[in-house]
Amino acid sequence: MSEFLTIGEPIALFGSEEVDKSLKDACHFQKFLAGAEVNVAVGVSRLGHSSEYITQVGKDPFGEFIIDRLHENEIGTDYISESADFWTAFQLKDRVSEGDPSIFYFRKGSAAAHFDQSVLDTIDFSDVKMAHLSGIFPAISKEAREAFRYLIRLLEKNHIRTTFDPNLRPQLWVSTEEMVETINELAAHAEIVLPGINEGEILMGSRDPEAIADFYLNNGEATQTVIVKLGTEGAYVKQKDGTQFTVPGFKVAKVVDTVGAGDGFAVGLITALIEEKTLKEAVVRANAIGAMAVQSPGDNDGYPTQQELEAFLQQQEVNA
Ligand code: KDG
Repeated sequence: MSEFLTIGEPIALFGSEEVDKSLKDACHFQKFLAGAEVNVAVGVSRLGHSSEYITQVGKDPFGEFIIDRLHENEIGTDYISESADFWTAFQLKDRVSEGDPSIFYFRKGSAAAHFDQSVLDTIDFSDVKMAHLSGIFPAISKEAREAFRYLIRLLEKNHIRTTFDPNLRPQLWVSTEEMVETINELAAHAEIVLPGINEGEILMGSRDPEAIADFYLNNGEATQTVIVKLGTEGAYVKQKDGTQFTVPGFKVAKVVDTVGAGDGFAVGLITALIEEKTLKEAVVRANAIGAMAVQSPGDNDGYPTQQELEAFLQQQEVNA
């Protein structure tokens, strides 16, 4: 079994190649593998750690494309089922010269939304050191949410360290109230909670990083550490024992696409913790991969190998 596992909805992403053209008008697109949790698996694997991705795809060209990309990235596919009845999700993303791109999803009723949780009983947890969960999978359907809760129970039973990124997608929820209540309930089961500062405001009503951290540290027994992502400002960390610190972000020469930065952050944190680095070192790496991610057009194609990561960190020291 692998050192890392995650569950999510994989998406075939068509990224526009035409800067500042609306999705309606754009004609030239490049195809990428996307999906928040699969992004994390790609990054973890690129840094040399074995990873396993749990999902369901459709028996269609997008499903085949996703499986091929997972194999290329050496991500385990043992717990991926294929459905002949439902399609694999896809999405369109525009290319903007400034700010966040707009995204249009084709995912309702997808194969992943019809995930059959019986596959979870076949998981071998013996070598798993960390698992990553996000608020997207439980938002896509009732079946996915139930499976997600069942996976949490299995992770708890097997004492697996867990990170949780709220990854708010309001369009997938019935109401904001339902989203906030469910995300906060699920976050309480994770050892490390990773809200973005804007998400914190929606989830608990404050933009104060310490107040956000305190909310999650008091919210759940399992939560030992909260890392609030501050965008270009870096990240604020608080732990149950009261330890707190801020790790500044890295300067980025040119932002090409902001999507995938948060998942890159998780990659840095998780891989450093698997390698038994200190929490501070892990957050430095998380910030670094977040900064590297925004310099490429796809979600995960900017994630580094160990060599590229070292070169980036060295270059930053030279520039400092
Ligand atoms: O974090 C990146 C994701 O936003 C993207 O890959 C697609 O999973 C996705 C989603 O739901 O937005």
